[in-house]
Amino acid sequence: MEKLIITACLTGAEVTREQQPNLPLTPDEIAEAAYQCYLAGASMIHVHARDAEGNPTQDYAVYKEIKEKTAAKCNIIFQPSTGGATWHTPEQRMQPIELNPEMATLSMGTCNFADDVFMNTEANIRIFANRMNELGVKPELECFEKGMIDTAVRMAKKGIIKSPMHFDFVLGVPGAMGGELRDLLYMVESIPAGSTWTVAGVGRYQLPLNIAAIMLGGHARTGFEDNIYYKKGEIATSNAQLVERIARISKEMGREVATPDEARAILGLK
Ligand code: KMH
Ligand code: ZN
Repeated sequence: MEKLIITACLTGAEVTREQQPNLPLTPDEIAEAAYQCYLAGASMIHVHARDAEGNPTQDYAVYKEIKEKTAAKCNIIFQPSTGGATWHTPEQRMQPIELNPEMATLSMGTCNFADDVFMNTEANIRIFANRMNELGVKPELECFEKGMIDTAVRMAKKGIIKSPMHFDFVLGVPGAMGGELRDLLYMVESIPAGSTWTVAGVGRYQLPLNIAAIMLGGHARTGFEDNIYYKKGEIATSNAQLVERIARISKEMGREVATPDEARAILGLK
């Protein structure tokens, strides 16, 4: 089995300091959290920027600062969000693509997102994908339910999305697909041969789905964007604490953890 790529989703757009006192918010804090996760075994960070008040922002300059401050510390793969927060416009959301990162997320459809709607029309998905193609940015295809995989496959047939594709199954979002093992298996069985995949489980689904991914040959995303607890009732002390646990379990199970350069080779990054 190829080595495990651990992605650390450090901040997200929804979590607050009130909920998670150790949440990194400023570019310095996010870069330091990225470095600690790198030391713990992560080869990629999924990044959401925050403004000076701690609110989610898709501002190019803030993402640039995070990217540069992280790169000064380590060679971890920088993957900005183009999902942003549910209330961001498509134009706002696209800004970090212009940093020409190795990867960026690309959400493959619309779903309810707790009390909000996470809107991704096909027209906008095409616009995001075309710009990523122009710059050679590999999309991580965020699929919140199985129909979004079907959309990706349809777009791949038209050449809008390049193969081999890399999927992120985001399971357990209130309003979209659940995060039971059968849900993950259905998603894994539904992607084209030769694709790679990772899984993000929300809340209590994070750890079991990460462990399932280790067993199934997928990859794992962990961090505060998806879950703020180490275990039930115990707030995690850092993103790195969550990464360290996944790295430890994977190695115990006989699966080595990828370095950033090994992850680049697995994912075919530029
Ligand atoms: N914050 C969610 C509405 C992504 O990063 O690409 C969208 C999200 C997906 O987190
Ligand atoms: Zn995200």
